[in-house]
Amino acid sequence: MGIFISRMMDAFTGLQEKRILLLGLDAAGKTTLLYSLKLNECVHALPTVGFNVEHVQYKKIDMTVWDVGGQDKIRRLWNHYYRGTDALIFVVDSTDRDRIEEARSELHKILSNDEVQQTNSAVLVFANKQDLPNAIAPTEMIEKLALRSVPCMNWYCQGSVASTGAGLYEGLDWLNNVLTKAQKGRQGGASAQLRF
Ligand SMILES: Nc1nc2c(ncn2[C@@H]2O[C@H](COP(=O)(O)OP(=O)(O)OP(=O)(O)O)[C@@H](O)[C@H]2O)c(=O)[nH]1
Ligand SMILES: [Mg+2]
Repeated sequence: MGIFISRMMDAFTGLQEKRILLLGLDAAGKTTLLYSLKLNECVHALPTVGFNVEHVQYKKIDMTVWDVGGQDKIRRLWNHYYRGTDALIFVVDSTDRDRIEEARSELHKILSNDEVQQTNSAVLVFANKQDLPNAIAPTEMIEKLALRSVPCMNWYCQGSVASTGAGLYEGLDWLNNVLTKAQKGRQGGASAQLRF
């Protein structure tokens, strides 16, 4: 009954409930990003053992965001979170050049999963830690992660500083647009990059 009333309210307000998966290698900045969005402040996150889940409302999207730990051992459990995901937010530490290939491999592994392909309509990549020297710029990140080879899914790469919130809402604007279009059944092919 509660769900029915909630759906009726959503139909009335135009609010869309979406399940968002927040993944990336350990120390990429996922938890910092989640709480920057949720609380509008920088929390000093510890490595996530397991997951955090929070509701974040942005414009017309009511997002349930699942932030799953990125340490090697926990990555093996990522596939338990794939079902019913509407969009993936993939966070990369843009200064971690030694592990960029590993990040690329993990991203493409997620996107090739059948359950992800069934429901997931968008991939938002945050090229995070743009405040640090020698950070890979979003345009270069697109190449490093081979985003142009992502099949049949909208993608976007946004530079960010999760600790200050810079860039996060630009990314969410794109997500809001693409999920709204997908909702209306006008889902398109691959889209492009951006700035910081
Ligand atoms: N300079 C800088 N540091 C950041 C930024 N985002 C996160 N950090 C720092 O990076 C470290 C790791 O951040 P977390 O948010 O714990 O990373 P995570 O991706 O959740 O890591 P796991 O939970 O282990 O998967 C912390 O010390 C953060 O303060 C950023 O944009 N710039
Ligand atoms: Mg974490």
